[in-house]
Amino acid sequence: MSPMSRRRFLRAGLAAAAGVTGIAAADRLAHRYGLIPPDGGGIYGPGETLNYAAQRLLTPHAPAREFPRSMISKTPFANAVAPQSDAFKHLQAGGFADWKLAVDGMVARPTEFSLADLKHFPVRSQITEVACEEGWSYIAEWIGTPLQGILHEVGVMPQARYIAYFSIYPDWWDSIDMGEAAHPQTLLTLGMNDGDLPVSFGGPLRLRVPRQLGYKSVKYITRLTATDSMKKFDKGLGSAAPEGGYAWWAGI
Ligand SMILES: Nc1nc2c(c(=O)[nH]1)N[C@H]1C(S)=C(S)[C@@H](COP(=O)(O)O)O[C@H]1N2
Ligand SMILES: [Mo]
Repeated sequence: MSPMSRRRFLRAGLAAAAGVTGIAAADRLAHRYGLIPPDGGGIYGPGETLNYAAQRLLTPHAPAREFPRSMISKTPFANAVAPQSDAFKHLQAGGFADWKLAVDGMVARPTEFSLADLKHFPVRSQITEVACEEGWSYIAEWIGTPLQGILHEVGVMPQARYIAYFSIYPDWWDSIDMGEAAHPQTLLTLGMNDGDLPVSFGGPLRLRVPRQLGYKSVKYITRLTATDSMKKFDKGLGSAAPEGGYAWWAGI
């Protein structure tokens, strides 16, 4: 089957299964076609799987909304203070000249990029919203380079299904599937509103995932790992969020 007719087939099947025999049948179909999020089968049960499967089948490329410049928030709200670790303070004192982004896992060429290295990649900007699961949000311009280009540079292997990403804050990490990682709006962000990315907003380096809730946009990124399974990481749920009751797939 061509990818298009396979998608149409799956879409029809999922809809029929959900409508006629209920959510459990749709869940079985999603399992059969590998549309299960890492936290599927957890406390969210089949509903969580269906959200993810439906988005992936119906609107896999749907862009996050972009806003006009006039709608950039005058007083954006930063949710976190700067990391207080000595390691971070030391890097900050050096103007982040020694900040490194390690890219490893299922890649042909594991690489460490400095911020200067990252600035050699194509620059893109987007005016998108950070929406926190707690209800507040703000709009800002984010400037950086699409994650896709970095993944291409290191030669991500075809078996890789997820990109896990880690912060200099040890307890902040998350992951996205390859569709999200390759989406043109998924941006390794170095700048905000025409300046460098302020530390309070995740500077010097933040992964912006604007199609999902704010918690997926992890600040102070130091490492990306390509992997075929999220089972190997921590509790195997794809991020720390599901442990706290939040969904791994947090599409908006
Ligand atoms: N490293 C790190 N990344 C993080 C957080 C954090 O506390 N530490 N908070 C997350 C949450 S819950 C949200 S809603 C957004 C908030 O983004 P802001 O600080 O730019 O408002 O950042 C996300 N990324
Ligand atoms: Mo949040």
